[in-house]
Amino acid sequence: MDFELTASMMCANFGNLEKEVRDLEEGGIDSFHIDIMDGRYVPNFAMSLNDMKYIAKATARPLDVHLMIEHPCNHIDIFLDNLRKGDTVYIHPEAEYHPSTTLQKIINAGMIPGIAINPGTSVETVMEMLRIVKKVLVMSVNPGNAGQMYLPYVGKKYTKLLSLKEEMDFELYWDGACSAEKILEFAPKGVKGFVLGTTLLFGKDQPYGEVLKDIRELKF
Ligand code: S6P
Ligand code: MG
Repeated sequence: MDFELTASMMCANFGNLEKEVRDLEEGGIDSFHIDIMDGRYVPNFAMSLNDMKYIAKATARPLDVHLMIEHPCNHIDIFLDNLRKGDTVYIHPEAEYHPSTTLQKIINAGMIPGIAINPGTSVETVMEMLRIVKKVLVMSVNPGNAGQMYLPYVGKKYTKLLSLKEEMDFELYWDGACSAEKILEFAPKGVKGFVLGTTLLFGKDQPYGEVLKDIRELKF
């Protein structure tokens, strides 16, 4: 089964970030998920610009930047200036007066445009943006923290978005409380990639390479 695995770097050991990046690369991770928070749009400060810049320098693999900040348009250039073409930038449409303008800036810079959809946000409210973006990151937990419980009511949203993805030309990604059971259930339905955090990848007694190999070898 073909699916992408991305590491949620806010869950990594910042005591030795260089080793974390190297171990994840050697273990076969596809990309690095960078959760940028401003303490306003979400009640937490996770990673920031310098963390993103460091990881961008430390790896040649793509970055997957998840902006949980108010009015990303005001700061988007600082992020885009430090990314490579082909990296992905997700914004939260609720955090912006004119999200389509911000998405256009991401496209113009050569990055892949994405929106992140909160558990409480309906597909209907972001419908037009589905025509603009290439990736949709569906939050299975409320944004702001790692290590939360899966919110079962988001399952229906995946189903709805899966039915729209061909026609509107986007791919679906999973963020929050991602377990092997969820990959087994949703990868065959067409979810293209999964953000791995504390539920499956970080803080275990197993090396990253082994965990990632186990996931790739899941029996569908
Ligand atoms: C949450 C953030 C996510 C988490 C990830 C952690 O605001 O966007 O990317 O870091 O979900 O995974 P887990 O398995 O600890 O929930
Ligand atoms: Mg995230």
